[in-house]
Amino acid sequence: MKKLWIFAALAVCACGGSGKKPMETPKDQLVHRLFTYAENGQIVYGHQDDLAYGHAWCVTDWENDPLERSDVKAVTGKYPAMVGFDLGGIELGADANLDGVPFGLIRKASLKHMERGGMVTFSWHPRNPLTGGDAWDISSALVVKSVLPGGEKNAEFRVWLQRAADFIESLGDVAVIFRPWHENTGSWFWWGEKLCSTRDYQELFRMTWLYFVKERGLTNILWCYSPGGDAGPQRSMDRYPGDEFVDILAVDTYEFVGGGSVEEARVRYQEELKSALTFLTAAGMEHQKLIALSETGLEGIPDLTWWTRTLYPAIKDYPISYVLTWRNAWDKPGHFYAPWDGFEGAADFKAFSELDSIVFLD
Ligand code: BMA
Repeated sequence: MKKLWIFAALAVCACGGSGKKPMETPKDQLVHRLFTYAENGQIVYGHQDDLAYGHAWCVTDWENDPLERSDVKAVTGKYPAMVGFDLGGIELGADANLDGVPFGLIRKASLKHMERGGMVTFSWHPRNPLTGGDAWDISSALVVKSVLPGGEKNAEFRVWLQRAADFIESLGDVAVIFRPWHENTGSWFWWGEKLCSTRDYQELFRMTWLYFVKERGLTNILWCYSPGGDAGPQRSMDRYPGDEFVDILAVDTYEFVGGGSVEEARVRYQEELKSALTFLTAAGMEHQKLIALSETGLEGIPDLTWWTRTLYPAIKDYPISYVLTWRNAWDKPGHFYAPWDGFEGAADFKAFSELDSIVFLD
């Protein structure tokens, strides 16, 4: 089974049958790198916003800051191998994203992280182009329709795409992962399941891809499609935009304790995760794509052995290329998904970082 994955990776790099050594693009290299980890049973660890801020600290003077601080590094001695950033707000031409992180900082941190040997992934929580609200404004089910060709917001939305593409282009000749229109099987974003038809969702994804790749020539992006982990194969793949538009098949799945116990939450999460990753593994094989756990975590990590007893056992048997835990908000003390220096569950995270099969940046 795994062999096929390697063939898929090599197929991406092969161009022409002349026997001449093909030129590897940055995208080929990143695809190959991620396939190789998966093939070797290794999983890359990623953390959202890692170099921009952490629990109770924040980079302020980013232009002069060496961007060496990281909650993950403070605990493990190593940077996460992947860092995620969000482009929400770029569409308006704003200086900073929806969480107040300057785009200049995001650019500098992304380049620095890649220079150090790391990888970068971008999510995008754009505003609601029809109502003027945020990404979570689900007051209208006409939003996706309105941005598609022929829709009243199409022209405006193309400017939004242009600004997002400008940002990615400004990084230069490097490959990054881009994961737009995520968690589309839920109905909490304006592009969610109950807010648009299957066809319109697919058109939105394809239109984004077509603009970036065909109109702008941005060919170094790995496109990630990431429905919610609880949706199951049918609903997840129903809205799949198609093989041409996707490089990584992923899911977002969180653990929630709610009113119950941590033990119960662990069992629920592990069951959900394993069933999502079983489906994802099969889908990855079928479509010859990389697979990933693009967002996960337990807010505030009340389970002090979450990394080695909850997350690791649930992911270790699946060929996912990476797992990314969400952000450690500097201004919301309980909103963190990775340990920080002084957090009582830090030792377990350090043990996780020392596992041979989990990739950090040494
Ligand atoms: C959510 C929360 C929000 C944040 C958003 C985008 O999951 O972390 O506070 O604004 O992601 O980063």
